Amino acid sequence: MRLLVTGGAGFIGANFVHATVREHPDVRVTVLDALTYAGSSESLAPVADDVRLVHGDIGDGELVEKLVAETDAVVHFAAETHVDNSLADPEAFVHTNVVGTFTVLEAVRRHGIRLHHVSTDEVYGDLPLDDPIRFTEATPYNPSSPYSATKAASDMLVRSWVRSFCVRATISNCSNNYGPYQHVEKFIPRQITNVLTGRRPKLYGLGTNVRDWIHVTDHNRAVWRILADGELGRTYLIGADGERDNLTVMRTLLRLMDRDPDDFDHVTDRAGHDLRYAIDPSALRDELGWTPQHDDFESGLAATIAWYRDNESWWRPLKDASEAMYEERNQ
Ligand code: NAD
Ligand code: TDX
Repeated sequence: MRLLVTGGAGFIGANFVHATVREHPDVRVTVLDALTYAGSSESLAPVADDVRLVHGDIGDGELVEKLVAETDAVVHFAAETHVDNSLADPEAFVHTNVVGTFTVLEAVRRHGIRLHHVSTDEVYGDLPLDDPIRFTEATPYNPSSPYSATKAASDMLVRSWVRSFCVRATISNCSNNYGPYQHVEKFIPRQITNVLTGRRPKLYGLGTNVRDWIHVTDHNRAVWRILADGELGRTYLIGADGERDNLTVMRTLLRLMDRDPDDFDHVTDRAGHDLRYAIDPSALRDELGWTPQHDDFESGLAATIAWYRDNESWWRPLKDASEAMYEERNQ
């Protein structure tokens, strides 16, 4: 099987490529990645001999057409992904998430190629803190930020290409991922690397916002299950019952790093900050038999901290620029 992985030099995509090389030796992987600030060929270094990396933009119709013509399936991770960046400058989000997904869809339509589109639970908006209700496949879309609005738009394009053009596609909407190779702009790696570089960790607002954490390996195992046995046209929600508020995650992380759990700063809150995300993953578990292997968040977090300690050369070149950006925003 020949597999085209867009965004395979980013956090989740690189972990997906590593797992594919390890666990599916019969699959030939091509990565298409623009190597933006969020992508790095370093993340693919351990599998460099097993993977073809094409440096290019998913909005480049000619290039996408050529690569799709040479493949049997596409797993589409490429996106602009950081909510704070989308609030500061949304344009790249429209280009990559909307126009880029459109470009991929047109190519798979022309060549009759199977597509799996990777999306986020943020398309559903947020949930109240004081009600145990969770997102399901039937929850109406209600995105809050330019990031989630452009991901919602990309999901809608996929749904309409399935209905109108019989494109063979599935969609997954996953909750917050953590694990190795995540950019230091994101919550967990930012705090770990703040501690490792002698900075104080930064919590937005009071830290009452809840996220539903899943280890990246479990997300990617679900993507493989859906690619192999998912029902065409369906949306699957991926989550691992990992709800925690940000304050709790911060305090746990500091304790695991032998710091005082209150040794952090409260900084300016995010505009429009979503209160709570929570996924009901029943369909994925019941129909495709998926279960998360990392069911202990604290040990997954400890392993992630160890990875950042051991791989400073991967994240160190990104850190100062990332913090300079946050400083400009008083965050
Ligand atoms: P990331 O920002 O770490 O990586 C994105 C990758 O896409 C980078 O390698 C980047 O270079 C590449 N890219 C960006 N624009 C491109 C373009 N125009 N053409 C080609 N490549 C381009 O993101 P991630 O966290 O790995 O997320 C991957 C996917 O998973 C995204 O679609 C995201 O919406 C989705 N998702 C992420 C999470 C999460 O917690 N990180 C949760 C649910 C869903
Ligand atoms: O320094 C910080 N302090 C802080 O309190 C940062 C960077 C974040 N936060 C808060 C904001 C969120 O409530 O932590 C929470 C997690 O923040 P992010 O890591 O920016 O993730 P989030 O906005 O929840 O979105 C993530 O999950 C869904 C990914 O970035 C998306 O790509 C994915 O779709």
